[in-house]
Amino acid sequence: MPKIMARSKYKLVFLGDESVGKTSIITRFMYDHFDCTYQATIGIDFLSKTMYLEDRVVRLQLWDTAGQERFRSLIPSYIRDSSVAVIVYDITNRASFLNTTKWVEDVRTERGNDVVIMLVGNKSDLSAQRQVTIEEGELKGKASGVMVIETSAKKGLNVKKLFRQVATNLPCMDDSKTEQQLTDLKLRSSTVSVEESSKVSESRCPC
Ligand SMILES: Nc1nc2c(ncn2[C@@H]2O[C@H](COP(=O)(O)OP(=O)(O)OP(=O)(O)O)[C@@H](O)[C@H]2O)c(=O)[nH]1
Ligand SMILES: [Mg+2]
Repeated sequence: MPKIMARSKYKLVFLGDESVGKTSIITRFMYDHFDCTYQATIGIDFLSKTMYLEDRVVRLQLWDTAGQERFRSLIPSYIRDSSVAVIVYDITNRASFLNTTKWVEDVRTERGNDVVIMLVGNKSDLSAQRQVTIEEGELKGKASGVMVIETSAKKGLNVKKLFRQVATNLPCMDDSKTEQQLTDLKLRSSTVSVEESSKVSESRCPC
């Protein structure tokens, strides 16, 4: 089990080869939107999100790294600072899956066991072009001691579940804070349900 220090905000770093869908997963989660055109991340992008779980509130800081080689030197300092590493591969690109071994090693080198690692096989909507089976992903997860999930940023499949699983694996600050957060949560609960029910889970992208 990872030993994570309880914090008021948790940093999540998104890692993986270029074009695997890191930015698309974050965009789906933040805005429920998907863009078919590829715009490579330059350097590092930063976003904040507050998640309202059933029993507590979790504040997340998302660091979206660039997969392109020329930005690699920037990444270790973001790994060093993060409680969570989301390592993404593309299920239609075997090399991106094989390279996750190196990403996991990089995270372990910087953080040891003090980190939650989630291995994400993205683009599950492209099953006809699949180069990595679900079983291979699960085996790698077991061998590396990390959680595994397949997602489709395009269709919105498992994206919320990915963040929920990560958030529920993070420790609460302390019990008194949790009580306060529960009160806040009750006050906000009607707004949350309206927002959630108005969201469209399927992509409307024509591509
Ligand atoms: N079919 C399909 N395409 C996807 C999916 N997720 C991302 N893409 C496409 O894959 C391409 C790359 O997506 P990005 O999210 O920019 O990839 P990235 O990992 O952020 O790439 P870098 O910023 O270069 O590291 C884009 O054309 C996306 O539209 C998915 O779930 N399904
Ligand atoms: Mg990107």
